[in-house]
Amino acid sequence: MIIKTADFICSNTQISKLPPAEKPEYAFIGRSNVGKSSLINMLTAKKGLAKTSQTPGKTQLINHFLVNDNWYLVDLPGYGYARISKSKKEDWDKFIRNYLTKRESLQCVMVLIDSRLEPQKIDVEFCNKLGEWGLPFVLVFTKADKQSNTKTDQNIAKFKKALLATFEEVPDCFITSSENGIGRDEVLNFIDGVNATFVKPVL
Ligand SMILES: Nc1nc2c(ncn2[C@@H]2O[C@H](COP(=O)(O)OP(=O)(O)OP(=O)(O)O)[C@@H](O)[C@H]2O)c(=O)[nH]1
Ligand SMILES: [Mg+2]
Repeated sequence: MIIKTADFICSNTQISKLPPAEKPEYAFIGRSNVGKSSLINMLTAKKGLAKTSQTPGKTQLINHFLVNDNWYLVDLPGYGYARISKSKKEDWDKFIRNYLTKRESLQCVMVLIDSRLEPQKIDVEFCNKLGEWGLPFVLVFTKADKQSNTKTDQNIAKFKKALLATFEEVPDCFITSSENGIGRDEVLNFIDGVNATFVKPVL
């Protein structure tokens, strides 16, 4: 897929204020600091489109970016960020859950996992929750530039194994690096393929 345009549309916490659900959309979620916003910038080849930071907890809203006037990338706050108040965390969990379970045009949840780490309980539990909600998802392993391919492959194999405790089959997996562009074509091809099957929801 060739990216011709990528534009910020809006930030929200209320799903009633989101753009009309008439284009396919893909939500990027994962632990705080895993690289969601960086990946969105890498995929669109637009540095600074989504705000990134070395400090976890940067993205705090549901952010819609329109690509090629045809589909949305959605940047979400990270889960598992310890340094926010309990009530704020509950707020985030609530609007993220609301968004994920109610958004009719959501085609796939892109679950970002830090490829440097052994399976983390919070990530496995989040995948299980998506399974319970019946939402399609894929795994996107991030920061692959930070260690050897062998290490990345080992961590992915362990993560798949952890998911097989609850799932019958593992979802599609992508290896990415926002630093050197690894995985960009694969993720965009995947999105292109799903876009082709999109049927506008009856609202
Ligand atoms: N080396 C390397 N660093 C990365 C990569 N992706 C993200 N980073 C760095 O990781 C940090 C966090 O990146 P963000 O994209 O802001 O992470 P996020 O998941 O959006 O974080 P929150 O919005 O806080 O939840 C930044 O310092 C990025 O430069 C990558 O593929 N390789
Ligand atoms: Mg972010």
